[in-house]
Parts: sequence; structure tokens; C-alpha cells
Amino acid sequence: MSVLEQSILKSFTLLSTDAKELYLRSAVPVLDSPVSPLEFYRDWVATNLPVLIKGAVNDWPAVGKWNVQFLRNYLGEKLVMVAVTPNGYADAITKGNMEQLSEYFVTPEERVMPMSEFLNALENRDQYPGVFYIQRQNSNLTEDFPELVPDVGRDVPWATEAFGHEPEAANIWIGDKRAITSMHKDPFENIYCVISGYKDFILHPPTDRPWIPYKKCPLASYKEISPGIFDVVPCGAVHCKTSNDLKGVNQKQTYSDDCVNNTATAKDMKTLCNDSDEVTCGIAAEELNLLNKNSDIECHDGSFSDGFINFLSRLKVDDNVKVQTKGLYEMYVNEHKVETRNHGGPCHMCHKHVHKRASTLSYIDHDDDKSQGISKTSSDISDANTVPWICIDPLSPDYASYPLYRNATPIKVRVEAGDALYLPSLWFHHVQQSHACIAVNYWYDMQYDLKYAYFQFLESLVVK
Ligand SMILES: O=C(O)CCC(=O)C(=O)O
Repeated sequence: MSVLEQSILKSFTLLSTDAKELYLRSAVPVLDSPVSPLEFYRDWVATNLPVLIKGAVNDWPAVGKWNVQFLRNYLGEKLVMVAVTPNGYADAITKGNMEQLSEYFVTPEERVMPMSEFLNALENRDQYPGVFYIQRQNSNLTEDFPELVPDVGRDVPWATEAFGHEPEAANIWIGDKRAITSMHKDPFENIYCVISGYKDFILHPPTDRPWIPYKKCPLASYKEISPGIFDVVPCGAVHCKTSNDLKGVNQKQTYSDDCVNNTATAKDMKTLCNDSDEVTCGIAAEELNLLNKNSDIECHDGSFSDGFINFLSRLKVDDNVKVQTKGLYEMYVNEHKVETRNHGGPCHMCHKHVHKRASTLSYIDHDDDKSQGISKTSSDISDANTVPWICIDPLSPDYASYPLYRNATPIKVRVEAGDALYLPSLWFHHVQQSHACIAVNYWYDMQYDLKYAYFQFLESLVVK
């Protein structure tokens, strides 16, 4: 480690010590009565400190009313979007199962099903492979479940008054106890309210950033290819192991189109294409490299076009594969000028979601982790089709790989039915839940103020 790096590391340690001594608490403070907007703003928002307000939403009609039976009776027929994963981890770093070597940032498979089927899956876990979670983060409370809004409200009035504006998004979360939200942070002020069951949060203050490792992984999504067997399908990629697979468009292949988890088979796709279609190939460079080591492969990423399958059908094993390259992720960001402040969600908006979360981060390259240093700047993040994400599991930290995580200050808090947790912007959080827990949360835009600027500065110092 260079002298400069040592000095920066010392400063990080000082920051952590100061934060602990001066403002952090060892536990999340608990209030037993509602707060006024003024108190809430002055004592918690302005200081960027979490607080648990017991019984804050006890008077909502939803509390005591919403449960599995209610949802079945009231919304049983309704089609809902469900995130399905093999292991409960949606939006997390996972090993790919194609070549076993790479790790991916994997978003869930999204399935549309009647609410009653989702509830069956919750109640009869043995009969439904996979872990089911309603967790679409596109303001799904107001967008997908408007009929439930009167029982909770479009906002939390005291929070809206304190923040001075309506929430950006209101989400509903209904899940299996195996469903886990991996550690991340959001550029939002979060009012998280539990309606039924409980949620267990592990929090880290923003000052822990230097101790929290990131890894940059290609984007992928889960796809169940036969009951209980999930593949990790690289985003914008055809799932295939060999060039023979690529060639055989009639073979059953799964692919993901911008992570939409499009379930059409390659054969279906073929009928959509005609010979004159322009080919824009969407195979991840990594996959192409697996194809045929001797191929003259130009790395590429790209979006699917209808001509894709035609391209595949013409491909021969010993073809020199040359594919125009343009980073899917980068392209998406450039085209859509994705704003950096929304949360979005893993689903059809996965790029947006990822970018929004990623945009306030820098990351650690795994290879560089050994030095336990940190950082590249956020401009590096737009590397095609990859996502910087936290690679430590606070439930079982890999201290051997990430010894600096020992310096971090995890704070645990349980949020029970009727309670509201104020989770300040830029705080890292990892979330677990009781079985069939129902919760709603409200994301209010954060202020891009001095705190944010200091955080960005810290981020930039996290050197590799
Ligand atoms: O409830 C969950 O599973 C995750 C909640 C979360 O990450 C959030 O509100 O930002």
C-alpha cells in the first residue's frame, strides 16, 4: 500500500470513529408516539439518522385487515407480477450456472400470475419450486394495486409535510421468509411501514462506505428452464454454451431481452424474423468467447433485434464471428438519459434501476480487492452491461476476502406490524422478513445537498 493509500485509510478510520463517537447510536432509536413533521425533520432527517416509530401506522385500515386470506378474497383473480428466484435473492451477485466461473448481478424472473396462485406458492412452498416475492419497485402500490391504496394512503402525511413534497414512489412488498433483499443503498428518504408480520433490517451508515466492498458484475436474470431448475441468463444474451447451441435455433434456448425475461423460445423468435432484418447481436462478449476460442470475435454487447435469430441460424461453428459492438447498458443510459435519482425496479426497468442505484456509487474491482482499497470513479460504471454491487453478505461476511468489513458498524432493527422505520437516504440496508410479511414503503426524493456532496467525495476517495 502506498503512503497516500495508508493516509487515506487512516482518514477513513478517523471518519468511522468520529461518526460513532459523535452521532451514530448502537441501536436505532425507538419512538413510542407519533412525531410532528417538525420534530421528524429536525431530529432525524436533518441529522440523517434512522428512527423506528412504533405504532406510527397502527390507525391505517390495512393494519389488522391485510393478510393472506384478505388478499385471496379481495384480489384472488387479479394478475400480479411476481419476482421468482431459486434462492430468495433478487438483485444480488450470484454465480452463473453456465460456466461456473463468472459471477453476475442477477435480477429475478418476473412472472405474471393470479394473486391466488402467488398466495398458494406462499402457503405451499413444497409444491412451488423457487422463492416468490411481490417486490416490483415501480411504485407498484399505486400503479399495480390502486384498490389497496385507500387502506394505506398515497403518502405518509407527516413525512410529506416534512420533506415538502409527495413521494416519488410507493411500493408494496409481499413475500416469502426466504426472500432476501441484498445490501444496497438508495438515493431516497424511505418511510418503510410494515402492515403484517415483521421485517429485519441490517443497516450501515454512509460513513461505512470505505469498509463495504463492491464488485462489478455483468447483468443477468433468472429463468426457470424446468421445474425448480433456474438458469442465470446474461442480459441481452442468448443462453447457450457452445457454438453448436448458437447454431441450433430449433433447440430450446432461453434468452433474456433487456432482462424482460421474455419467455419466447428461439424457435418462436425465428418466426418473427425475416432475412432482410438487420442483425444486432446481443450475446455478451463473455459468452461469445466461450463459443469457439479460435473465432475472430469482436467483443460486443447490443440489443436484440428481430434479425437476431436469422443471424444465429446462419452461424457456423467455424465462422469468424464478428459482431458490431455497442454496450447495451451504456447504450441504454445514453439513449434514455436515465435520471440518477429514481429508484425504479428490477424488471422491465432493470437497467434504470441498476443505473439509478449504481449512479451514486463507485466500485471495487474484485482483483483489486486484495489491497482492500477502493474506488474507481462513477464514470467507470457505465462499462457495458455490468453493474457495481455490494459483494458482502452481512449474514455471513467473508472476512477472509474483505477484512475491512470488520470495521463496519452494522445496526439491526426489527420493524413490526403498525411500525414505520425512517431509513435515511444513502444508508446501506439488507432486508429479511417473516413469512407472508406485507409491507408498504414510500420513497421521497433526497436533497442533493452538502451531505450528498460529502458522500460523493468519500466515494471518490475509496481507492483501489
Ligand atoms: O423490503 C425489502 O425487501 C426491501 C426494501 C428496500 O430495499 C427498500 O425499501 O429500499
